[in-house]
Amino acid sequence: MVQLNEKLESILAEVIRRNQGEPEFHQAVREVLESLGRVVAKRPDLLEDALIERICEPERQIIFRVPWIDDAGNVRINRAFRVQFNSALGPYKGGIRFHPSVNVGIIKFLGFEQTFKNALTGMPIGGGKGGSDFDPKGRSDREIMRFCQSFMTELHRHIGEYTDVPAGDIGVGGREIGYMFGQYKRLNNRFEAGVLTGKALFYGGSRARTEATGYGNTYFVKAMLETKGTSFDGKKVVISGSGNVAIYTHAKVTSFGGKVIAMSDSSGYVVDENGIDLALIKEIKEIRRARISEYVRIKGEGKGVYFVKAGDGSIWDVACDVAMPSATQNELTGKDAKALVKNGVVAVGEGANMPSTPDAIRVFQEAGVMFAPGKAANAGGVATSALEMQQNASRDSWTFEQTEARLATIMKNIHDTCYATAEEYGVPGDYVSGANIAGFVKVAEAMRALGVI
Ligand code: NDP
Ligand code: 2IT
Repeated sequence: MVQLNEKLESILAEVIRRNQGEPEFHQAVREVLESLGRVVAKRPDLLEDALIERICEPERQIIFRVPWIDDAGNVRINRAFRVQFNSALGPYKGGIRFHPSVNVGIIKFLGFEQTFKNALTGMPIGGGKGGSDFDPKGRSDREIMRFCQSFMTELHRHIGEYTDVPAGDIGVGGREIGYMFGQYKRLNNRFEAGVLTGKALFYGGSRARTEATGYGNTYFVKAMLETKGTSFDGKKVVISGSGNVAIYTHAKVTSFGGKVIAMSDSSGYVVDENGIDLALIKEIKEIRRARISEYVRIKGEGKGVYFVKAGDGSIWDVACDVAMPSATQNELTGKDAKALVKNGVVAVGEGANMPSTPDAIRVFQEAGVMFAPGKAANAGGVATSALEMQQNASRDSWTFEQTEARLATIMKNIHDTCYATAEEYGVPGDYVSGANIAGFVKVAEAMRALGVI
């Protein structure tokens, strides 16, 4: 752990005291404060007016009950959250997560990260996050619809095109956004396309939004590899997860000449030394909504194809050149990082939010592995959400090529900003510090301009 100076240590102690039992939030705050040690020395003005303390405190936190009726007629209850973290740069913006592990601390860590990520995109968006401990696994389409409608019946009064613009995250994709948008439209009696992003194309969605997070992470890692004169060509890549982010990471990595040899879900991981067949993964995950072991059942075991059950091993034991964790927080531990380093990994790009533990990050950095933190590398999703908002505001619809070209430029800019900021603050090649410092300075300067509010 990096030693914090007295001022930053006392800010962290206060965050921990006031947000007890929220380890993921503490972890996210600590990481940013560790980077801010360098800002304190160079920009003491940003210590004034309790800017750091204010940035660590969400502007508003909403917790509500979501009652719904399952297919058997039973009444069910879930708890839901929307943490409106920071609106200095624009309306709160960030996804909604449906997963049984969701609690206020997890939503707070995600909202905190989102604030800096959104600042890095250069788009006019603040930070927020929401979700529920609802478990969509095994639920029918009608149950999902009733849940989304009940969730939006409460949430609708807190969001809006100029207030707060949610999108998808774990367990929330195009289907859920459709049901939520339908209910919002009904309750407000207005077609306010810009209130949600990740919509389908026929009612105001943006081309390339579905692909954007995975594509964006791949663009970021490509730029990072280029700083060392190398590329994805011929590299073996391991991607954890097999949801939205993981699937489109595979697609882009493959188009750049990389070979994806392993993917996973919460039940385990599959390896295919010949290259994971993406069409089959999409069929299993997006159509059948089945478990990843189906891949091996259909392909047949042997000839470099096998499945390892969760608990029997880690996907990070699979030797690769590039690792792209794209499932969930703290999924890649210090032990995993050591295994990756031992097997010769050269770059890591975080598709998920905070997938590497602090120990893992330290192992990568000490070994000289290029490491792209999620708040920079996975910003392509929210950046393209902001492009969706732009299209909605101008009642326009851009081509895929146009939208992807904007995404590629944004990712290159984020990479270059992190790189240059790390150099400027005396930690060349440290993308963690680069991202945290660049994001913080932008939000803090905007907050100062707006006064103490
Ligand atoms: P999806 O729901 O589409 O996919 C999630 C994937 O991760 C699934 O394969 C899931 O497996 C796996 N997973 C989720 N939770 C766990 C867990 N606790 N343990 C092991 N595996 C798990 O979500 P996304 O692809 O949208 O999101 C993945 C990550 O990317 C998240 O961290 C999210 O916050 C982040 N992200 C997403 C963006 C987006 O635009 N969607 C933008 C930026 C970041 P299973 O099906 O078995 O649960
Ligand atoms: O973590 C994230 O950046 C997202 N889930 C996407 C947020 C968004 O508003 O598109």
